[in-house]
Amino acid sequence: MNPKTALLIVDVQNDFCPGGALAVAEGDKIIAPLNLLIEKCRDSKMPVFATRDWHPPDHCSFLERGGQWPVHCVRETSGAGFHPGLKIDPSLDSIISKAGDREKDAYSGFEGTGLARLLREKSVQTLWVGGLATDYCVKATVLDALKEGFEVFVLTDCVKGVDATPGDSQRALEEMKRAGAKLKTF
Ligand code: VGL
Ligand code: ZN
Repeated sequence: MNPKTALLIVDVQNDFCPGGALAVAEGDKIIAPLNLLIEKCRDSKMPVFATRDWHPPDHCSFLERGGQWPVHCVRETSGAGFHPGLKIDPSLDSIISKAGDREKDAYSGFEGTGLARLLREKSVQTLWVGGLATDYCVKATVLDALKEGFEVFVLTDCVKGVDATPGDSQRALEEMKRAGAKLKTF
């Protein structure tokens, strides 16, 4: 099979969008450009992968357990659902659930999911990556993708970050670039 490019959408879930439990400012602004890319993938038969944060109700990353985050993306709840505007289709696309172990957080879509193997099975060598949040799960996913040997384009118009400290997202993009990712405007 010919080497392929896939679209990898990271954690575009209700809880990370405005109104959600761990909302990323303007997180929903990336949905329109991502939808155009999903359409492009449909037209050119490119595979689409979408990760989702999929925590148990008592996950170790939650404040009540001494973690860093409010309760978010509890599996099977509406907060963990993909944003309804995102044109992802579970019958066509591959959904990757992550961070389901109650004692361990996992920002990267590659951690404990078998994603690298899945991509190789589909002859994917290049990834276009967008989603939430630039400074957490997008960064961790991109760095792991590079370690796994994939060519990575970060879609700078299709990511948004938390910026707990101002500049975190910009620094995250620079770190991804230093690690070998290419930044691509839509
Ligand atoms: C994420 C914080 C906590 C993310 C997930 O998807 O970037 N951030 N869990
Ligand atoms: Zn999480």
